[in-house]
Amino acid sequence: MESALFDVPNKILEDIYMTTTAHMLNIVLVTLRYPYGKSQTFMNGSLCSAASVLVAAGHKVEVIDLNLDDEDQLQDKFAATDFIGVSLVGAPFIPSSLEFIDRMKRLVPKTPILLGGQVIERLSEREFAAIYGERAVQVKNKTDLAKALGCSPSDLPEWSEAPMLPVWQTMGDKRLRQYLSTEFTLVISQGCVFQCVFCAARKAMKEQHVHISIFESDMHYLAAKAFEFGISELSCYTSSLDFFQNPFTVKQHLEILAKITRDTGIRFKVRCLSCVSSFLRAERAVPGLETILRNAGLYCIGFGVDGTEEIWKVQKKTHNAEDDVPMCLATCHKMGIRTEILIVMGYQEDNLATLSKLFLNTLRYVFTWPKGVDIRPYLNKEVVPGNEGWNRGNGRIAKLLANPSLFYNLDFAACASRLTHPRVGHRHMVNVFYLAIIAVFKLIGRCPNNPLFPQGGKGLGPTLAKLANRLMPFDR
Ligand code: B12
Ligand code: SF4
Repeated sequence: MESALFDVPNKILEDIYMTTTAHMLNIVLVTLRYPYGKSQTFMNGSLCSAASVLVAAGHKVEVIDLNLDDEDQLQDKFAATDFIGVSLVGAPFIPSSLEFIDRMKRLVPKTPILLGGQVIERLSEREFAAIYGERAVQVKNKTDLAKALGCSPSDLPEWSEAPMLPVWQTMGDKRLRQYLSTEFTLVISQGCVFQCVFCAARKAMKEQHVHISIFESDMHYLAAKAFEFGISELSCYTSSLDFFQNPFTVKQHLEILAKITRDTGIRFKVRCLSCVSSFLRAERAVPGLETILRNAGLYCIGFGVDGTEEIWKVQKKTHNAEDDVPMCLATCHKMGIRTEILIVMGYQEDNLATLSKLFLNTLRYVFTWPKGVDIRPYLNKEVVPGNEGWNRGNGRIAKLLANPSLFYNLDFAACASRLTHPRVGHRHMVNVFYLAIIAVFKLIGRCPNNPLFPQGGKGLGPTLAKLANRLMPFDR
């Protein structure tokens, strides 16, 4: 293989890099350990993206992963750094972030700790202070980050224009090899134009994509490293919330993956999430989509079905239509693409009729396409930082702020608890359906999901839940 194939297009990087090296700071960015008592190897897209912004602004960044690094061996690094930054993927990481801050405050009491990630961004200042006091700094956006670092927001590039390549370089080959040997986050885009009530993601905004030339040089670098490590296939989970929302933009990214595979022989194995309506629209609009997907290595699409027609109305998911689901599954089947039906269920509006209908629908999908459809159930949490339940505010928020260990119970894989589903009969019904759907589809080998149990709080129940959760395999 020609080594020139793998030359990093430095010009692209030079154009993007900022020139603020005069104020170079040392920053250690931390991925916390998987919250349920074991270690998960999964390159964190959010943290790498935050790191890429800081590196492009001229700072020296070191990326640490408490799933893979021994914290006791890192004390010198923490002692020598100007800032410690932590990225939280979702609410279940809040309890362990508090424990991490406690440990850091004992070790390096004066070093500022910055917290970022979507769950942190969605807390109001008052809520953040109720959980963390003054022991950590909330980073919601570029302005907060610039203020913390003592620079101007214009000194920091947009995340979509900052290359990840230098971050991967600083990780070192051993770490990168570990990450590339398992599935990792492929940051392609952020944001979704829809605004489903239950959703806590970056919604009601135009989707923003990684700059195409940055994407190309980053992917080129990863392929080069994979080749060097003897890894022939890169397994990725894209960051896009609705992959086909802007089909012509994502087509460009897919064509880059296909080109890199052609040039280097390194294959990509990509899975993504999509709305049924967006996929069908893309299939009609983009000529040759099937070939584009195949050449890019896209092998699996997870469709956010999330309930039945009755539920879509109240959850403002009206871009879903019942007939679209089987149409998507049939189209993917024809294309040779695996499908997963993501069903967030257990809304306050769910009743025996809607849950039974959902169950029957899933059975119909799996038995119509017995080889190509998996069912992935999740249990809705009405109040999660960032969704409409949270923004409306209610007594449950006060309970969470007073006892942050309850944030575990907001995990979408966790069964309903008194906190999340206060009506007793409704809670039991929802849990019965959730566990039954998992059990039935697992029995026939069509459900990769596993339930977690609400481990927040004190007492026998949470202690047993904690023990059970340790045994649960990782979510996909
Ligand atoms: C890939 C992914 C995962 C992966 C890997 C995590 C990762 N970070 O790579 C896995 C599969 C492990 C995962 C797990 C979970 N995930 Co997830 N995941 C995503 C996904 C699809 C992409 C993340 C990403 O790369 N985004 C792209 C980057 C560019 O955006 P970003 O994350 O916002 O990061 C930017 C800023 O926030 C900031 N930033 C981030 N961290 C930091 C830190 C510092 C110090 C600073 C300064 C800045 C900063 O800088 C970045 C660039 O601007 C997102 C959806 C999405 N589009 O974001 C959901 C998402 C983040 N996940 C979510 C959730 C809830 C979870 C789970 C908790 C699910 C659950 N079971 O309940 C689990 C966690 C439990 C576990 N198993 O570990 C929610 C979070 C919602 C919320 N408001 O809390 C999201 C938004 C999905 C959704 N539709 O709701 N996830
Ligand atoms: S659930 Fe999906 S479609 Fe709805 S707002 Fe969230 S990301 Fe967008």
